[in-house]
Amino acid sequence: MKTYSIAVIPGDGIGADVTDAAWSVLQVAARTCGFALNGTEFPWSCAFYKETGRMMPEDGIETLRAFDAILLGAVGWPAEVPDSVSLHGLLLPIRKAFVQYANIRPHRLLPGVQGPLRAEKFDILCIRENTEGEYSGAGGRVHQGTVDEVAVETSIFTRTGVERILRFGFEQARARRGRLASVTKSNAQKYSMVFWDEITAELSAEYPDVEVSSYHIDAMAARMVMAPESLDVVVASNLFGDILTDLGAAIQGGLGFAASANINPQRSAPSMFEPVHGSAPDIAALGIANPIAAIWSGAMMLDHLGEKDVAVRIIAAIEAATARGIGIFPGRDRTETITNGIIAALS
Ligand code: GGG
Repeated sequence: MKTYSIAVIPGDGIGADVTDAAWSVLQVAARTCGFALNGTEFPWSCAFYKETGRMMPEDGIETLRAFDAILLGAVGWPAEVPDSVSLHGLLLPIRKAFVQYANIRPHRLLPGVQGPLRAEKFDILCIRENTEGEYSGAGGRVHQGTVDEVAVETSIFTRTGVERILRFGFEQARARRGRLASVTKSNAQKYSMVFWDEITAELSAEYPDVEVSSYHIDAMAARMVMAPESLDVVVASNLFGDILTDLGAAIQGGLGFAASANINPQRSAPSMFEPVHGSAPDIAALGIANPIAAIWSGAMMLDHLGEKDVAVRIIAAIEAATARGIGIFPGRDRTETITNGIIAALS
């Protein structure tokens, strides 16, 4: 039987709850479709950091390299470990080391979900650059603790990095409704963002079938609220994409519905799949986290692994469950109820 080896990193807080839920759904789906998922769980998290001084072992990246894919829950426990330490110790090194340069985040309303907007039909695919830009980690602080203290954080935009994410965006637009919105702030950031706009214009000549528009991030934020139905594929830098996709989650009814995939399009290393949401310490281990984003992310994992029919079935099961009112009201249904509702809809 075809078997995929999956590294499972539940992480912190509700990461464990939603990863368990996603894993149960994926196991049922795999069994009924004639393949197997062999999961290996890693306890890498803030608790691991407290014990060892590291978010993952020194050879963590090499350990993960052997897997077909990584399923991750959530990272962060700010009461005990600063978020800058946990993020730069686990999630960002994995994205960078495995060249997962395309972070794909779909935003649409699931059946039955009442979003905060009047618009009921929108289907936006946000693509966030995932390895450089504002999250490069280049910078430093000097004269700490004195009045002369200085903090510098440099965004790094390379031609390779910008070109490959834009090309990915063009390809996605070509495979969907043919519209690409490229997001910058090139009026204010006159080097990196003008560079991004120039590369967008250069590449557009290669994709005459794709209608390209350039937006400033502020205008895009307004458009996502006022006219989300006008958008198809949206491509943005690391920080801008991060912010826009929380907005995307909000308009689709909340972070409990926002899935994501960190893709290495060349497949030279494993890709990683995780809900957009964080660890939500306030509801950790209460059994009330919405697992839909994690389950949808798991479906994206199967799609990436080539099991497209099963991925479609899982999404259909999520839709069937939400259409029946399961998981659509924040905090009403328990994680287990939502998971079982989706499993029931699978069969
Ligand atoms: N589900 C992954 C997670 O914990 N995300 C929280 C977060 O803050 N992520 C930052 C990022 O996606 O760059």
